[in-house]
Amino acid sequence: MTQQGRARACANIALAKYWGKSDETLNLPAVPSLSITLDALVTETVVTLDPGLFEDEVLFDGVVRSGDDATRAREMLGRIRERAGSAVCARVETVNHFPTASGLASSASGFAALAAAGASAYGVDAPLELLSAWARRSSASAARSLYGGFVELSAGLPGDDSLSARVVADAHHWDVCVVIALASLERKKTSSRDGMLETARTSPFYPAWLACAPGYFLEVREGVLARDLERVGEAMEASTFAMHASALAARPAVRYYAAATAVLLDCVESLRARGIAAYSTMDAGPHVKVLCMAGDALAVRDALVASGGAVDVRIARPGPGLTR
Ligand code: 2P0
Repeated sequence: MTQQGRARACANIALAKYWGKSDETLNLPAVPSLSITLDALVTETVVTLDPGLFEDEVLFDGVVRSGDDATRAREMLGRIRERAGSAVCARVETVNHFPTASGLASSASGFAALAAAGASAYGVDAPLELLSAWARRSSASAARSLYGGFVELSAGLPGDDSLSARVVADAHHWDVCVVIALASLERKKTSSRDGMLETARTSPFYPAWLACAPGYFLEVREGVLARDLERVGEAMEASTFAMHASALAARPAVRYYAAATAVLLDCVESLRARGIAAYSTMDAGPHVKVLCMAGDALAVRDALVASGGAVDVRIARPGPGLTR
């Protein structure tokens, strides 16, 4: 009998950002974060045990991968094998259903789906908290993608490998959208992991980021629970710009902005000046994601398209957690 596991998980966008680690070995975040899981960005993963393999084989969208992504996938499978008491290698097939071939991070949905599909394939009966902790070890934002709706991940205490994310409010709690404007189709030059390590190592603004991030997180959390878009939006923008400011002050600078990024940020400001409540956030890349009420999403999308700063614009809604 083929031993196979499959899972689907959605990517997420942080409203309060994670940037920096309290424990590099266990990949624990230095600050708390809160995200929305997004229905439009889905990863599907199938893990198949194969006694004929001498090493785990990792395929993304049908193409065999080597390098960092494959190494991290093998490390995850190694942890699951240890739990299962198995020495059999596996084939990992991952397909990303993302708006375009490039630009948006798939590691969150990818490692969330891999943790679940891997556990099923190896017959490990792991609760969601354990899958979330495994996903976190591979990519901290992935811990949040096991859950749907609005999800938080606390800062980690060094040495605590049990840290997992938890739900703040489900996907139906609040009728908001995230409008995703891709500023470019180029691959980013600096990964999140390298960017945050460089920031921590060399940026004089990193201690300031560590000092202000928990306050922004609390504001975002309270605003989400109160369904207060202005409160969430203002704190989210503060979290975003403080994170990017800390990265920009690294030596050499960790800069994710592109020229088109500024065009899109201006567009969101002018939407607000016209009375549409829309707020910007950015991750470790040039793209701008705009939080707004669902009823304003089409107007926001049309404005971002008209600005000329985007190569692609998509609307995402709060999405579900893991499905198997
Ligand atoms: C976040 N980002 O909270 C932040 C905001 C990007 C900017 O989590 O080193 O892939 O694998 O734990 O989770 C992206 O970084 O980093 C990220 P690792 P990860 O969503």
